[in-house]
Amino acid sequence: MAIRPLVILPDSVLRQVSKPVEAVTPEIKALAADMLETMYDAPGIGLAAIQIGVPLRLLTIDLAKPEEEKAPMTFINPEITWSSKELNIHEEGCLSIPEYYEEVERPARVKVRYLDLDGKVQDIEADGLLATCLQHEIDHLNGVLFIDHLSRLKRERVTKRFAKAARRDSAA
Ligand code: K2U
Ligand code: ZN
Repeated sequence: MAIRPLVILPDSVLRQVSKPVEAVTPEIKALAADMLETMYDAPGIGLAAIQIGVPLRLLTIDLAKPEEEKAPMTFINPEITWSSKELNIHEEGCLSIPEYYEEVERPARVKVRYLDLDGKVQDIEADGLLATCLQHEIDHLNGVLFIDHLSRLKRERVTKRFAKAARRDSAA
């Protein structure tokens, strides 16, 4: 296992649409293990493969609190098959947009079909933080960031901030 470098805004890699996983191979299982190790190290509660530069439809989530036993989840080729009309507002952050948090409105409940690490088709219904996190991570697989759900003013302000920081880092 390895902690992998995170892709940070404004890197255009984050805007790629990730491709489906063809088969759950040992390499895919090793990638999921690296994603979990990277996510725990950040720390974060979710991670999409594109955030470590791998354009595959694979994501990991663990909602366990630091003092609780780890509860890792891996979703391969996840698809939202149903969303509730009822909406929910939750503060979101993103490991690819560090130190920036904003409230985002999303469907309160979703049903997701995915492959587990054994290649078995699974269906879950999620609410609360799991619903928010699944939608946030599946957005990543489609090149969408949580700032895309904010006002144009807020999105342009944070994009300018990170573009300026990237220019400063490359000049250093
Ligand atoms: O995609 C990511 O960068 C993972 C996010 C997951 C997340 C999605 C929605 C709402 C909150 C978090 C990171 O874990 S950001 C770090 C974090 C952790 C807990 C709560 C808020 C932010
Ligand atoms: Zn994110």
